[in-house]
Amino acid sequence: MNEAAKTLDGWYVLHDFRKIDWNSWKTVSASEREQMLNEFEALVSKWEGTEKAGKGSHALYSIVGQKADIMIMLLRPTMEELNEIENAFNKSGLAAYMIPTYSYVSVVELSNYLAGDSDEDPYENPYVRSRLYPELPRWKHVCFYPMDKRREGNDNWYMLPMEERKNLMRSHGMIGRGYAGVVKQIISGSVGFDDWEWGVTLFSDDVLQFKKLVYEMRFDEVSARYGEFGSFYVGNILEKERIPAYFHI
Ligand code: 76R
Repeated sequence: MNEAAKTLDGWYVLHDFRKIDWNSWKTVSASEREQMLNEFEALVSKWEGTEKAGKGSHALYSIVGQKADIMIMLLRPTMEELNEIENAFNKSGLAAYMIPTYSYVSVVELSNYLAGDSDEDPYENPYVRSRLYPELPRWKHVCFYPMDKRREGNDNWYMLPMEERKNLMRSHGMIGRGYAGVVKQIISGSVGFDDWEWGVTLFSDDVLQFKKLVYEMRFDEVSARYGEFGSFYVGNILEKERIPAYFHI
């Protein structure tokens, strides 16, 4: 019997990581730099309009460490819109100085492991909608990493009966709930879209809570036995007003 978890799927997500080519940026005249930043801010203003209209969300974070300098996270109702925004950005002046280092394509996902039985259409439920089509919080820090569930020898998540996976996910959820209000998590599914099975995006005003949460989960069976992880990215919010200061040299 096929016991695949059922998923509810929301907005499509693009995590776009860039490194700034500061050496080249320094050679640009002040007036050209200003023009490019104005063009970029106009793009961000457009995204803000989309967000106000409830048709998507976005976030800009400055990444700490050498993996990237900036993360642009975009959520939209269709994959086409993500592609259009990506292309529009790539054609802008500033993009010539922002070298792509990593990207991740996924869709916001809720699984039915812990869902109760109900006849109502979950896509009509306001709470479910707020999770599937989230307005990203403007919290100070972000943490992103991709992950898989292991499929190796005796540790094969995909061979476990639904009941067992439900029990394991319950324990996972209980740990997560201990961080309610402190860490906001967005799980996005990427089977068939990208190189890992999920993207995990966490937001918090206290960066240390990422370490505490992820560490605590490592001792839980779902992560300890079945979790495999990609690269971690951590960063600080880059508010639109701070863009000129960020790029100032
Ligand atoms: O949707 C829900 O809130 C119900 C409970 C729940 C599910 C089904 C839940 C709760 N998660 C679910 C699914 Mn989660 N989550 C992760 C990571 O670093 C690690 O060890 C794992 C990365 C974190 C930090 C995290 C946090 N979760 C999932 C899935 C899909 C599994 C599948 O379908 O097979 C993955 C990959 C995943 C991974 N989880 C929570 C959290 C937190 C903080 C919560 C509590 C959320 C809340 O109550 O607001």
